Amino acid sequence: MALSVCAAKNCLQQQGDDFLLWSPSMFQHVEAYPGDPILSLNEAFGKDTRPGKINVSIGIYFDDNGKIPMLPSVRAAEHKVVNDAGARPYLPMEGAANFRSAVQHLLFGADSAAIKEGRVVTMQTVGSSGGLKIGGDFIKRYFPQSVMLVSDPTWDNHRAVFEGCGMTVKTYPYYDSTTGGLKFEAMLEALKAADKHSIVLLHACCHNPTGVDLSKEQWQALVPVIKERELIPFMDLAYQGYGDGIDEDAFAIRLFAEQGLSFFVANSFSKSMSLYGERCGALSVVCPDAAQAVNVLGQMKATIRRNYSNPPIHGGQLVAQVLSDATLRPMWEAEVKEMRERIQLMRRKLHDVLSAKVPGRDFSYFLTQRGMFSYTGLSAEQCDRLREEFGLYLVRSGRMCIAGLNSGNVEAAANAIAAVLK
Ligand code: KET
Repeated sequence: MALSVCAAKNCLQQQGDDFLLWSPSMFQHVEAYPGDPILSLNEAFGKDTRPGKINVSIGIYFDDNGKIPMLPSVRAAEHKVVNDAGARPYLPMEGAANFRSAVQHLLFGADSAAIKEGRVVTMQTVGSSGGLKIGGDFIKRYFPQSVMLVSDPTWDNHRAVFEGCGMTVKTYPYYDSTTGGLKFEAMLEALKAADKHSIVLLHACCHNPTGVDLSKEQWQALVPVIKERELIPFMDLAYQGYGDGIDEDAFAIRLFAEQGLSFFVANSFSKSMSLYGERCGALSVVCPDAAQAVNVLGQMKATIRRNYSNPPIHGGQLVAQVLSDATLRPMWEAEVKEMRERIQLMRRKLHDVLSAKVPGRDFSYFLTQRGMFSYTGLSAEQCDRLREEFGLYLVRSGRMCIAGLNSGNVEAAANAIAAVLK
């Protein structure tokens, strides 16, 4: 027998020179992909032919007509970028300088001392997913013993990405299903007991999937614990502007920088600029001093080179243009505000209809949770029923993307939820 299947890892082992490249069974050990819990559901929604179907599965902002918006600020930036477009050389491994600088100011503030001191390095990445992966690869290489701690629950792909980098991923307490709020004391205790140099994944705002965020005071209370345990925060900022505001949602990042912490931030423009398919994101690292920042940037470049060599040009230039243009920037800020306020309106409508239809049940979590998502407490079976009987697509964890609701479907969504709750 030339090939043998290693049962534990389900991988093929080559035996001497007998490797049968053209064996009719050469891919027999490749197992079926069960699908991604979010992306597969979104694909299933696309194939559903029922006219009244409602997509509250994937974290995408839809406008009141149920369309993914092309933001006017981004459209204007695109005209300019296309008009001025020249040759398309490779970008540097770390991305375009104007994009990187604009992102730093967006995250850390225009007057950030850490930026002025040369302690922050920013790389343009392929979506913030690319930033998480590059950061994970770097951490696995330079902090090989460090365990990654993620909130319970977190975005499913966090575990997949960091395990894919070879890291061990564990959880810290976060969501309290009895109150629909945060288990802050338990979270703090777990971090106080964490191994030195553990990496702590934190959602800087608009927690996915729960919509439950830390208050300013709670962020402040984390700082001494991080210092004492020498923990390494890894912030994920995918929904900037969808919580309280563009600057407000960067509160934790600016606090950590001011407090002298060293940490990682992956941020995304998928949602805030409605640029999902352009894959615009960044990874920033705040370092103790400028000399270390130089070496961190160098090794990040090497990590990027090994992964995808360098990022694409177009989307990043739209972002850089919107962030740095004196007319487009305030336009974009107003557009983000409009998206944020529309979600808040949908939260209110959902709350009101459900409270009327299912008296005695508390739906106030729809009002207190922030950002695109609410954790509804609906079971996987109830979510299956909602999808099959009513065409309402929620992730089976009970996560609902409120940004998929609009004035034309919110009532139907609330009625469907009320029906499965009765
Ligand atoms: N972080 C978080 C917390 C997140 O929710 C997403 C996307 C990302 C990172 C990735 O964003 P990118 O487009 O790579 O910059 N979340 C939605 C889409 C997805 O699962 O890919 C979602 O949760 O539905």
